[in-house]
Amino acid sequence: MKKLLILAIVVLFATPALAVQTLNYSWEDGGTILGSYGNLVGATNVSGAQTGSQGSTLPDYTCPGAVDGNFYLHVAEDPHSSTPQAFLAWITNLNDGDVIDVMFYGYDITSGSSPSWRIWGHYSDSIDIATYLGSAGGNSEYTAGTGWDLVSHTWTFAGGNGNALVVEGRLYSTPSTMDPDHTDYWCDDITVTAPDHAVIHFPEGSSPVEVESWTNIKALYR
Ligand SMILES: [Ca+2]
Repeated sequence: MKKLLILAIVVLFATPALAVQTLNYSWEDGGTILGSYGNLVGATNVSGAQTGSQGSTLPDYTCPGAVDGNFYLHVAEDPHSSTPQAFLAWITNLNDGDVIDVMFYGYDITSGSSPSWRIWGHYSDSIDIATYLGSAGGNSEYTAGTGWDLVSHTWTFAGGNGNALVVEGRLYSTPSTMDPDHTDYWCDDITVTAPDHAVIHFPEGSSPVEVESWTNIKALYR
C-alpha cells in the first residue's frame, strides 16, 4: 500500500518536459497579412528592390530586397494616424502559462527616428482573429535603424477570456498625425516558438499546399 502511494506521488510530480514547436514564415508563397488594425494600406507581397516614402508623398528611400529568400511583405501607413498594426501571426489553442516566442525582421534605416517597427500582441479567441480580448503587451524597443533589424518578444500567455495570441507588427511614422502623409514599410522572416498543443497560423499565398509548413496544411482542414 505504501509502495502504491509513493508510486502515485512520483507519477503526479513527474510532469514531462513541455514539447515545443518552432515554425517560420518568410512570405515565399505570396502571402501578405492575416489582418490589420488602423490606417494600414497596401499590403502586398514583393520581391527585389523597393522604393518608398518615409512620411512624404515622394519616394525617398529604398529597400534592397528580402532579408531571407526572395519575397517579403510591404505595408504602408496612409494617412498617418495613431499606430497601425499588421497581424503577422496568430497562435491559437493556448493555455495560461504557455510561453510564446516570436521574432521578425523589419526594415529601418533611420536610427532613433521614424519610420520604425515594433513587435506587440493582443488576445483573441481561437475561432476568429478579429476578436479583440485585450492587449498582451510587447517589446518597447524599435527596429534599430541599421537596415534589416530583428524585433522579438516572449509572452507568457495570460489571455483571460481568450485562448489565442495575435502578433502585431506595429508601424511608427512621423509626423504621427497628418493627412495625407504616407510611409512605406517592409518586413520578412517571422519565427514562432510555441507549445506543441498550440496551432501557429501565418499568412498564406494562393497555393498553401505547396508551402512547406504544416500550419498551412492543418489550417485547410480546420
Ligand atoms: Ca522572405
